[in-house]
Amino acid sequence: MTLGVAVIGTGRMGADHVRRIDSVIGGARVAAVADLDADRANAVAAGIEGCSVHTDPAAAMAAPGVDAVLIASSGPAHEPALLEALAHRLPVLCEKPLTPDPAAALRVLEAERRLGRRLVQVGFMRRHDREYQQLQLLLENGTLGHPLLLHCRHRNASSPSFFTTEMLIRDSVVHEADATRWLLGQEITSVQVLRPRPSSLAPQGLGDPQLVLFETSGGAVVDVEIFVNCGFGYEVRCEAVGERGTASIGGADGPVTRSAGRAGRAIPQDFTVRFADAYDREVQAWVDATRQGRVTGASAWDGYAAAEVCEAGVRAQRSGERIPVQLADRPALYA
Ligand code: ISE
Repeated sequence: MTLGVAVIGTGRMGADHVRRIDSVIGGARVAAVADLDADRANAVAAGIEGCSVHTDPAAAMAAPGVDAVLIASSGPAHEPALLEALAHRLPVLCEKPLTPDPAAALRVLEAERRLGRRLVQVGFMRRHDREYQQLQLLLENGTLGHPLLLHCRHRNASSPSFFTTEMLIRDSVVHEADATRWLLGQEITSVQVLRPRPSSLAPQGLGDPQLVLFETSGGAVVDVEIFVNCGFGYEVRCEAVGERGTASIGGADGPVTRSAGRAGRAIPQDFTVRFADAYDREVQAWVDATRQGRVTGASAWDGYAAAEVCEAGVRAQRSGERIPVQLADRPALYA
C-alpha cells in the first residue's frame, strides 16, 4: 500500500517534506496538509492529487486516506499535534525538537507508553547523513580508540526574525545534543555555556555566537560553537578525537571552481541544501519502516533526553554555571 501522510506545518521544512514525499521518495503520498496560514497550505498542496487542505492539524489527521503523520510545525506546536496523532494511533515522524521543554516531552512519552508501543520517530537528520553515519561507525568499531573529545561547529548564515538566545540551544544545539548521545553512545551529564561578545552583525539582543560544553557519562568532553549569524553560509562540522586517531566530517564538498583569479567551492546557504540527502534518506527510511509496521530512528526517549540537555543548557546560558543533566527513569518501552 502507498502510505498516506498528513503533513502538519507547511513552512520551510514542511514544504520541503511535501515536495520530497510527492516527487523524491517512493511508497508514500501527501494525503493532507495543515497550516494556520491557509494560503500557505493551499500553495504547498497545489497540484498534488487528492491532497486535502486544513487549518486544524486534527482535521488533517482525520482526513480520508491518512495513515501516518509528519509534524513540521514550530517546536511549541509539537506537543498537541503529537498527542493528537497518538490518540489516533498514527505513526509519526516529528521534526526536531520533539518538544522545546522536557516536561512536555515527558507527557508525550507517557501517552506513547500508555499505548504500549512506539509510534514516534524524531527527525534528527544528522543520524541519516552519510558522513555522520561513517563517523558513528568509526567510533563504534574502535578505529579511533576510546573517544575523548568532539569538536562541533554549527553555523547558519542568518537567523530568522523570531529567533531568541534560548533558541540557539533549544532549536540549534539540540542537534548536537542528539548527535553526541548517538555518536558516543553515552549520556550528556552536564552543560556549560561560554558567551563571547555578541557579533555586531547579529540582530540586536541576540547572544550570538556561543560556545557550549558537554561532559558525558563516558568521560568525553564536547565543544559546540553555535553561530547563527555567521553571514557566509550554512556549515556543520564535527571532529572526533580518540585515543588512536581523529576523524572529521562536514568539510567543503562539491566541485572546485577556478575563475576570475580565485579558486573555491560554493557553501550551502541553509540546512535544506546541506542535509538534502540526509532528509531524503530519513523520510524514505521512515516510510519504509512504517509500511512494514516498524519504528526505527531516534525515539521519543531520544527527543526527551535532548530536551533535558537543552533545559540544562538554557540554565547554563543564564547563570554561567556548569549545570548537571538529570534524566527521568527510562521506561521499558525505550530499553
Ligand atoms: C533549524 O531549525 C534547524 O534545525 C537547522 O538544522 C539548524 O541549523 C538551525 O540553527 C535551526 O534553527
